[in-house]
Amino acid sequence: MQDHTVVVDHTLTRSTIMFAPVFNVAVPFIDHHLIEGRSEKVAIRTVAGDVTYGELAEQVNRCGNVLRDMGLMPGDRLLMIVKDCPEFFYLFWGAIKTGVVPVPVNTLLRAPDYQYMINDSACAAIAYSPEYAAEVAPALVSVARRPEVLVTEGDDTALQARSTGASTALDAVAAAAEDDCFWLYSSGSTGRPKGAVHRHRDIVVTCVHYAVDTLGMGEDDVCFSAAKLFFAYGLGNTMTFPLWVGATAVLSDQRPTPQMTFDLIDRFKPTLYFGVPTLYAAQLRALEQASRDVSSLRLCVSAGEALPPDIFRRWQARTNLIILDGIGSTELLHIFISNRFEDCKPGSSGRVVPGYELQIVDENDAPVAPSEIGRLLVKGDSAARCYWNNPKKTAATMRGEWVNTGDTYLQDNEGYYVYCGRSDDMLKVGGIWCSPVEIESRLVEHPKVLEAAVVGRADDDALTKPEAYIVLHDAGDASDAMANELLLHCQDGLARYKYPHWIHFVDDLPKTTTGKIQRFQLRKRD
Ligand code: 3UK
Repeated sequence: MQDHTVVVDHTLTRSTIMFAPVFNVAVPFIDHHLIEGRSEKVAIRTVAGDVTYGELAEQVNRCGNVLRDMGLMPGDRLLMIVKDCPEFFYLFWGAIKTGVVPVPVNTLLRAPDYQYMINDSACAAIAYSPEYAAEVAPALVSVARRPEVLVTEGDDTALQARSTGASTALDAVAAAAEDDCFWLYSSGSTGRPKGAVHRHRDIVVTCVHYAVDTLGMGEDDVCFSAAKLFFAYGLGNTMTFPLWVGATAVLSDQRPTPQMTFDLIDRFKPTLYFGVPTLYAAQLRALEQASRDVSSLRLCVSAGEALPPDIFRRWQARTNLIILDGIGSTELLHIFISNRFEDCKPGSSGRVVPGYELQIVDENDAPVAPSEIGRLLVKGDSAARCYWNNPKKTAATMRGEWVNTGDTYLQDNEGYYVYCGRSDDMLKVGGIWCSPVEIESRLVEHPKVLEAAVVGRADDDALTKPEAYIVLHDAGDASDAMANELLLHCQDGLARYKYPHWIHFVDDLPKTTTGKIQRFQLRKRD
């Protein structure tokens, strides 16, 4: 096989993927389209204009050269705090083409999180959209090693200006399918985020088994994702999937609201829409007020947290469209259990995606009896190699070829997988990780708070939101005004989706004899 090629043998049951010994994933996803005659085809659409596959390949090369000129070497990390815009593509693929490891991170985080990631990744450079300057600048003040800094747009030191003067020619660095390629940070209930190290091949595996074999994606699709590119979910939906099949991605740097998503669907006429349950619920409320044109869509997808069956049914009744719920993770890169257009069971995550294997096990790691609940393990070729610099967390999660998802599941008598909750205390709010410990830590920073415990509670749409139980130093201080004050205090230090939706004042918290908060006791309260 020639350098950088990948051959996919599509069979009825499962596709096999063969990589050339020399393989840089930027070649099939970027360069290949020029050879296939797609130069004039639109790769990216935004309200600011379109980018063709030809322009994309050129900008990726320019950006790769800018990174090289900054002194970045193969293996160096490039931390990316970048909004959804074409520059995200240029940086991600320009880095990979030169052997630099891009690390896109959540743009909703705050300075202390970024400072941690700069130190943990020991990144050689950080690229950010100017919108995030207020959180990035303080993060850079006291880091162990100051990275090179690249703002995406602005003055003549910005990426856009530097790219203009850079060469449009760039050869892909020779790599192998199994080499490290990019990282994504994932949060845990305790401790700091962990960098999941992904290989070149992982991207191809998700595109073949999920985008093509499960969703039936093709060149004529136009993809729009409410989940942003920095999530593994968004990264597949509107970047790697469309680039694999030569389709078109729609990007927006705006916060996903019902209005924003419907306006974009109306304007760009996507065929595939990727959302999260919270947003589907909000979109439904908006549709009940005024109908919107979604007739361009052939399919909707939901992931990030379980899709309540009621939302599936109401969406289908309003739009005539099916929402395919599927579970994915940062560690597996994308969805590994999914419903299908022709095989969909609301209230379940569906069946295993080809290319993956599943096990539901008990506390001794033995398979559970049929229809019994257990911990879900998954095996597949898109699994992260390890967590960066974290052998303990790596050993706990990646057990040989099997990845411990931290989720509990059962397989029902029809073979569908049904989500039964986390096996740790982590919450998914609007599809985004939320550690109760982090919210509690912020709450106890308030001088009047003695102790705090946070759990997930279902709202009226059956979607999880954080709920806080607070013990005050002086019980007499408990009031609605105090609750408001605590909310403002949270707004000051936490990302928006982490604010508690309900605050209860209590005299004490349920604890184990060793003093650990028993969150499960609080979850049982009405
Ligand atoms: C939960 C779900 C029930 C579950 C993701 C699609 O969410 C993604 O990645 P994360 O690393 O979180 C993984 C965890 O989220 N979860 C995700 N989807 C579902 N629970 N039903 C679902 N449909 O706890 C899982 O372990 O943020 C989603 C594609 C790529 C992704 N990384």
